[in-house]
Amino acid sequence: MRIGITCQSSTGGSGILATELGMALGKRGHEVHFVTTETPVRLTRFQENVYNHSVDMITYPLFRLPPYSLALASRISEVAEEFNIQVWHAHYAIPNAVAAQLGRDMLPKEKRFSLVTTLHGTDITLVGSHPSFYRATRYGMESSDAVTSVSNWLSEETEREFHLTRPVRTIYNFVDSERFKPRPANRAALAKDDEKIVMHISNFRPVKRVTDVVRAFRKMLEQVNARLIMLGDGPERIGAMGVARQLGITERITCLGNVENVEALLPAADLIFQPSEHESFGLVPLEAMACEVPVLVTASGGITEVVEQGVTGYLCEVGDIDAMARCGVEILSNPDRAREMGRHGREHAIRRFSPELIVSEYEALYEGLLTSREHQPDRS
Ligand code: GMT
Repeated sequence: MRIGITCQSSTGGSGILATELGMALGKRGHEVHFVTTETPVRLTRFQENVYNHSVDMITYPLFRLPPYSLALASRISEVAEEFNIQVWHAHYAIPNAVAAQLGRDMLPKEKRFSLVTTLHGTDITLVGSHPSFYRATRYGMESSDAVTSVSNWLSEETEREFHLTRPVRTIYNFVDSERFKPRPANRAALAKDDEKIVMHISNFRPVKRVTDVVRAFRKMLEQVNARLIMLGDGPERIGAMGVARQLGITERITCLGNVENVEALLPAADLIFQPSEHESFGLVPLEAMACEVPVLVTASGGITEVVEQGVTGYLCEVGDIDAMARCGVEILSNPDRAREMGRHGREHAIRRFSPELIVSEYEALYEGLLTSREHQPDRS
């Protein structure tokens, strides 16, 4: 098949998933064309069958904000026409689904692709449900030939919030367990020999509740000797470090900023700690599980479909710092239990969230759309 993909190119789970999907489809022999603002973070190396087209933008003083979505729609339309794209896959509803629909409308009828939109979470829960985007988000979904979401929780939230005329189908995210696996990591570069490593990875947005990471870590320190490694960057980092200063634990925290090869650092962690307000899926905990690292998360959103309570890690109530600290200490001070959780985590990741399984689900979805199109050639 010839497939187009649009996604966010900044660091973030939706762009990562879309990129991994595109690369996996390319390996299966499909021709994949990305259209994005910048090269997506995990698409920096050449791979056969995978192409990246960036969106050209002019800046003109008349525009206070450049109309990026229109440039995106134009580029999607051009690429779709030039490469005879059959299926366009928009990841993250705003603006990608709407731009793809507009790009499709610009094409002659016989060149129009089938449109799949995958919802990743904040495109529904925070951005899409905001009054300024609600109608556009709903329109993007209703115009798509299929809408998928990354967890049952998000599918239900979407149906409840947007009253769509067709059901949203859940297709879980996946992890490459060859890339994310236990491997000898350079622990010495991250922590002292006698320190346990607690790791947090995110885009440091408010939904990630990074100050809860710092507060709960402070309590863990009462019982274990540990270091907190923070990967990623974003608006909440400065505030979180301010809290760390007030609590007098800055020397126990290392901020590494954005790191491209997360798979090289993750296996060094003794615990991954993500106390988010909600996660629609939780790609970081899944990658940690594939590396045999136990996870500590909040029981909020689709992450409850990924992490098994007491088996692959612990789920605590949002904001319950004491419970998080207790669960963290339990994992950090019981190496046998931690190893067992890690093993279960990897098994679970491979059994339920492998690329073989999930990429095949997307492939079947695309094929189904193309087949039904053959039977209704004048549909668009
Ligand atoms: O976290 C965000 O702000 C947006 C988005 C992203 O691009 O990273 O994250 C969402 O998509 C990921 C991939 O499907 C999910 O693993 C994350 O759980 C989800 N984030 C939230 O729901 C907060």
